[in-house]
Amino acid sequence: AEDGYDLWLRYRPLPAGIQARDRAQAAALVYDVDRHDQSIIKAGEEIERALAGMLGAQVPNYSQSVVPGAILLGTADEPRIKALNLPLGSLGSEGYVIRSATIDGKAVTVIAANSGVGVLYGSFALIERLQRGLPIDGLDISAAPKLKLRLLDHWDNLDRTVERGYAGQSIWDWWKLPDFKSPRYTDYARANASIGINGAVLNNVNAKADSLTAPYIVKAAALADVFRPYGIKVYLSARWSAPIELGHLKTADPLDPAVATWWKAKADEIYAAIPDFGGFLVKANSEGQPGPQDYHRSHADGANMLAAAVKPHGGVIMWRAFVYAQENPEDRAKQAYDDFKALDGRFADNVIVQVKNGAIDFQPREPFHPLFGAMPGTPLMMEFQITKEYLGMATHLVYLGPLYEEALQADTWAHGKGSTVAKVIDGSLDHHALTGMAGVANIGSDRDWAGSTFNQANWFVFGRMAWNPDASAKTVAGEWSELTFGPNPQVTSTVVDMMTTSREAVVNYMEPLGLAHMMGTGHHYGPAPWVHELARPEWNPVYYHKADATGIGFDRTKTGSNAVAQYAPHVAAMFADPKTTPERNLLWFHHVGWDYPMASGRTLWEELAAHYTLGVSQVADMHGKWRSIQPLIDPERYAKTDIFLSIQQREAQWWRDACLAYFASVSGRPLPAGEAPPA
Ligand code: GCW
Repeated sequence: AEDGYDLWLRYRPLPAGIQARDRAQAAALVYDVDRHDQSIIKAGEEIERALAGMLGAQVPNYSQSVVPGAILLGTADEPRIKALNLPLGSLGSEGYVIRSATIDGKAVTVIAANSGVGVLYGSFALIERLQRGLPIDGLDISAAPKLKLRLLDHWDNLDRTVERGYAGQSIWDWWKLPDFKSPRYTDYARANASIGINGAVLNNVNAKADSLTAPYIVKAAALADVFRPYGIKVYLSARWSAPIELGHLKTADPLDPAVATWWKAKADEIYAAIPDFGGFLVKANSEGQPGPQDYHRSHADGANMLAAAVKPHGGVIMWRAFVYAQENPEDRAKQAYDDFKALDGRFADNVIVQVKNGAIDFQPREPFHPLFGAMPGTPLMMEFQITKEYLGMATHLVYLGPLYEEALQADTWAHGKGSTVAKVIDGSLDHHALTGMAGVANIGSDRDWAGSTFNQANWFVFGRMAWNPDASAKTVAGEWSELTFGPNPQVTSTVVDMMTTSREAVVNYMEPLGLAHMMGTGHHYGPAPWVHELARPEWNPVYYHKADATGIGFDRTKTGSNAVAQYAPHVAAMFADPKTTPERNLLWFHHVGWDYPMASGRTLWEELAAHYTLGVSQVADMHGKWRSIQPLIDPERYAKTDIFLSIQQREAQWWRDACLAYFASVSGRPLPAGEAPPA
């Protein structure tokens, strides 16, 4: 059944003509099993599985001799590969070459790399070509990831609830670990390896100290054993106060030698069980989590103490810049920069600061985070959300590729034009070797892993962009569609259309023109722009939109919070003036009157209403497109998406109606002419 379990690794039979063509280049598999490289063995298994599924034939498997049409897997030191003088030198430990070559007079396809994991990545790339119906002769491909850490952050709790997870329980079955290693862990690793993801933070950043106790270390080690051949390292979120909770120390002050000693011993204990443990992710002094500031120490003091504990083992510390702990009545968007900018250059060399794409919190649209480009002396990694906390959770069809691309291609102007966020995080702008991207996973125990078929695309595009932050969202959408629904051009163009519109649609029906954080408190699902009574100012939607009788928007210019000053001068100047601020960000930076003239010739109020209404009709368009390809999609996946689009349609309308009714009441204005009143 097409229940979505196979993700983009479906390996369904190819059309007979293509099968016949491909069989000539996939006649046998050759790799030296005696070398016991576990990653190459997994690569071989995957190719066998893929060829059996797609070509409908078991492929003979030789460990020694090359035959015509063989696929040869090996690392650079394999004698036959060595003899080919492939350009492996510049591809690092994870890159690969796929080359159609001749060995002993026989035409073969070589997949070569400097490591077994590179061979595995190359194998998935070859399989992908087959899946997409592309020929596999005449190949000369080489690829290598641009980022070093390509990680999923699981916000999974030890009781198997998942914070902001909408796809069922946590896939980590802690009770049955370490003994029972669910086959799902292997499939998880295969899916991740197929898109180049090389690390998983197993537990929620709102961490419980328990995850660092001996029983849980053994469980994490069992997962690490499953993941290792797939090139995936295990990381853990560390609770700052663990030395108090587990070690019975009086303090967690990072400058207290007993604290440093406790962490060192803890790191040694973990590395004894997991020799390739990746390191710790830390949320400190944020949303009530403990941290070094509790002891009047800085984030750098905290990060560096932990960094010293994992350093001898080659581990890293990913220290999050998502902070808002102190009362910050003026502008929550400023706090990360305020706390971190001054620490630039003061972090140990195995620390990387993890920054969300925007300064508030994973909204449908935010301008890029001002820390990107502002900390040249510190490696920064991107944190995206793959799960759709603020974008309709499981059911709304929202492809996040355009959101990621917009953030990555934003120009920080840190070193003049072209200083994109992508160049900040790939290390090229300021010459950092430690680079990375983390995605808050959307994975759970649901049969389809991600809660919907289209949510799988967000996991997929995250992997692609972590491998290459300059990847095109639209290209990736097409690739994903071909893998997920088969390479039918009509399906692909329709699905790509739906996907590329979907992000703009959700922005329009939830938070157009730079509005933010108007979701219902706590759950973050439906509209609640009217909420104003919560204890902390920045918990209230009214804090973000600041709508009143005269106008709407958050003044972040000099007359307001002056958050614009956190950007490089060129960008700051652009955002400081409503005329040069892109309209999509207008109300993020400016409080403007309801009659403010927009580029379209409409007033702000008319424009706002038009965006809400457009969002609703964009969902209807997506739904119509989906219906147009019904005969080309299997019934099971068709129906689920069809129903979800109906939910999204109803809720887009709800968002539009609720927000417009509220803003009409605040502004004292009737709905603009032509706008239907709320149903
Ligand atoms: O996105 C917000 C969420 C919290 C989350 C926090 C964070 C893990 O609403 O649930 O906590 O940000 O990123 O730390």
